[in-house]
Amino acid sequence: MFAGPLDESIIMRARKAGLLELKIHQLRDWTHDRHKTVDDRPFGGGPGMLMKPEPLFAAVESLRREQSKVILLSPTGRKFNQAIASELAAQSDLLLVTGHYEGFDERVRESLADDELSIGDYVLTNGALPAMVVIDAVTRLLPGVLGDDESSRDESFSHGLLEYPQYTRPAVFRGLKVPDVLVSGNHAQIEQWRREQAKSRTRASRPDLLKPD
Ligand code: 4FV
Repeated sequence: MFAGPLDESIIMRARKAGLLELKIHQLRDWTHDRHKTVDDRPFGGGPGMLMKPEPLFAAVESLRREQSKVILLSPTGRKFNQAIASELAAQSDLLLVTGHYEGFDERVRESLADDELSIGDYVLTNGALPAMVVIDAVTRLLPGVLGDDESSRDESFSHGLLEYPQYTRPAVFRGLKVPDVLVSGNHAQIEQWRREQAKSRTRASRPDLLKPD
């Protein structure tokens, strides 16, 4: 599942530039039985299978370094957002553990992980996509990854607000005009308009993002 999304565009450019080193490990390499078993049935019954603690502890303990931050991807984690992406971009070494089947043996959560992240309140088939989401959001915040014209400065959530509306040519499309202030050249007015738009848009569709004034 990792082949593709992480081999393209900005992520691949960051890897080629040595700004990001990505290693994907086969958990079964830390099993010792003929079937390379990484899952088993839940105690107390119930549907599906769970990830066994032994392979995960063995894998993490052999890969973990002094500065590693071990992060579980699971729906029970704290909700991933731009602030957490900035937090992780300041780290030097992330060890992302993707969930599979019905999830992890609880001892993985209790005794192995430093943190647990969820990318949203829905259940996915496995933790690969959440891991890719985190890798993408964090990588673009690494110094030198985004060129000047791709800056992460003013985008959504960078100031805790949704991004202001943006337009490009033509100035009139099917009778729909670009707001005059944006073609006025008056940068003070343009900045003020953008601040107001970001606030009103956030108030309208994401009031939860607005801190009480
Ligand atoms: C998930 C999420 C997620 C749960 C069972 C993988 C699945 C399966 N991970 N944010 N939402 N994981 O749905 O991080 O093991």
